Amino acid sequence: MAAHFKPLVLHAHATGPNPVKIAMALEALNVPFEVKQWEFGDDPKKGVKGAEYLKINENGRVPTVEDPNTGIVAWESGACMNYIRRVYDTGNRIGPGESGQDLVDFEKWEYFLLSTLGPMCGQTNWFRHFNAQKNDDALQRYTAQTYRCYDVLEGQLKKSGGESILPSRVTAVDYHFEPWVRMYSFAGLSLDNYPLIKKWLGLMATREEVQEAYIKIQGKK
Ligand SMILES: N[C@@H](CCC(=O)N[C@@H](CS)C(=O)NCC(=O)O)C(=O)O
Repeated sequence: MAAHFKPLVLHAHATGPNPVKIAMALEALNVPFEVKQWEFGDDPKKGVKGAEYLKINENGRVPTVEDPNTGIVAWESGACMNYIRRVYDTGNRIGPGESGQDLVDFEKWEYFLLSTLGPMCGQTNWFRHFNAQKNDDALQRYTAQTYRCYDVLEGQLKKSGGESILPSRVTAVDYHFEPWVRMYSFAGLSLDNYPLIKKWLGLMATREEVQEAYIKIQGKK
């Protein structure tokens, strides 16, 4: 990455799965960035639902990416990822392959994570740990839905023998999935029936961009 680029600002929270996937992409592409940590809640200066943060992200969630090189602000992790790929992945290191089918496959898996696996796992976490009242029906429903997503992912990973979600190589799609799948045990789930997911998670954890991203966002690998 050319030295004259100013560092991007990645607005984050140490515990959530969404900012770290953006850090993985920035690390993979050697794009310099600084992390600005926010609290959950509505503290006017420090909170993601506070006045200062809402000026850059009306949805009051992380991540947000600010790029001082272009003046562009992106939020929603899918939009952040695709902005970074369009502007900084000129050699296509983490994007789709060349064919029309490759592009559709990339988007299929990206949208499946953003619209289905991520939200189902998020609701499983919510009803397991945070909902004010115990709600077993909701917990069972979201647990079953998350396992259903694991079934789909396990099937896809057969194509690469557990090396990457798209069979050709590790891409931004793997970065989208990694933080969500990594938290399986926090969600109260088991990978015993998912040997390829287990293998893929293990391989992802050995990658430098993944380790560096966790160090920058959470202070540990
Ligand atoms: N669909 C959004 C979800 C963002 C999201 O839910 N972020 C969580 C942290 S991983 C958050 O900011 N939660 C704070 C809150 O809900 O107040 C994305 O993909 O960026």
